[in-house]
Amino acid sequence: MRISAAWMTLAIIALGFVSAAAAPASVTVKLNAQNGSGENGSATLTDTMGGITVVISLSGAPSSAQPAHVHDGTCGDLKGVAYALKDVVNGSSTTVLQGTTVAALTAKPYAINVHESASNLGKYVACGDVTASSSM
Ligand SMILES: [Cu+2]
Repeated sequence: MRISAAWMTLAIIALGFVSAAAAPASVTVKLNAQNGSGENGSATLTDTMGGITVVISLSGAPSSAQPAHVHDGTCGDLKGVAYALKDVVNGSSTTVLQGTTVAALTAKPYAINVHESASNLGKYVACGDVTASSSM
């Protein structure tokens, strides 16, 4: 009985490791419309092999390309571009970023923002702060 209980404990520990490895870390960032754009939605960051996948989904976005980035800082105090993301087209963008993790991007202030167009980068249409508390 004592031995089987020990094996059960080992099995439970092993299962714990497997499920921890299989469940990727993910955060969903709420993107709020800015400057009257009406473009609201989300960006979901998920750990993937060697990096993360960033999926942006905005409602009310135009069919024209809208540049998107991960910036250092916050929406209230936006700094330089940390990572360029694929342009948002029809409200959708999916980018694989190599060499970073969800944990790294939630460890210090980053924000995801979307610009009106390449020719009008100065107008922001949506932004969201990347924080660990946005985990879902
Ligand atoms: Cu930007």
